[in-house]
Amino acid sequence: MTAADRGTLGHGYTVVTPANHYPSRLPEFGDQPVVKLVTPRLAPSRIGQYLVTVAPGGGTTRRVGAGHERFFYVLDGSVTVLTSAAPDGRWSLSAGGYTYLPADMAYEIRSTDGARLLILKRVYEGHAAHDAPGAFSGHRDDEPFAETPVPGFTRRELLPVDDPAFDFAMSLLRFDAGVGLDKIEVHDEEHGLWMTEGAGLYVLNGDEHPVQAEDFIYMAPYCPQGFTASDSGPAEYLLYKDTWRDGF
Ligand code: UGY
Ligand code: MN
Repeated sequence: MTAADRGTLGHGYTVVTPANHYPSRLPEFGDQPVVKLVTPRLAPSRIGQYLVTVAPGGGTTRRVGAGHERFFYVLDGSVTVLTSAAPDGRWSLSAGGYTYLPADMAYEIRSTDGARLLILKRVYEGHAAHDAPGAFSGHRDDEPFAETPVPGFTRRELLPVDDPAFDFAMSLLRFDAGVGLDKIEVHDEEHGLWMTEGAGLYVLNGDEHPVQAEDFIYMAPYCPQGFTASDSGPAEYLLYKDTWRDGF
């Protein structure tokens, strides 16, 4: 088995490991490599999720227009997000920093020393009872992780999960060694998952997949899913989940 063999296209899910990455490009990033971890080409995904390696002195080639809502999360390095919503027109993000931009918000990315950036992009699904949310920025360390009913499993919500104006959540889920989800979940929402730390076993539609830091998983609606962190140390992932909507 080679390193690339863990990459899988299963029924209702994919596993993409670093050894599987095949960089492509997007016009707004010019020649800087973009790994398209998932896009709507993979039905039924309604998200694009991208790993972008921003070159030192690089960033977007121009102001990127509106049309989609976006979420940026800095894995390493640092970037500046230039947008009219930010105080003084800019948010400076170091590793663990993030920004949400609504669909009508244009932006530019700049980086002095380079960065690796996870970007989530989707069409905003509005709701008649709620105005679209505004821009939002923060850092993973701004608040402590909260306890869950499962001892050794904590989570940190990066966006306001109690506000139905948002049509998705971004959460960091953290597990002590040997700890996992307390059930095999089957739910209507889809997931894009990036392993930020550690390793463990993901059960996806009944198939067992060892996963580790820097792996990506797409889970379609109703994909049965379970996770247990390895015994060797804590594990953590950044999880996208579409929320507050029902797909009509
Ligand atoms: O919130 C969730 O759906 C989460 N528990 N799912 C997951 O970690 N795969
Ligand atoms: Mn889930």
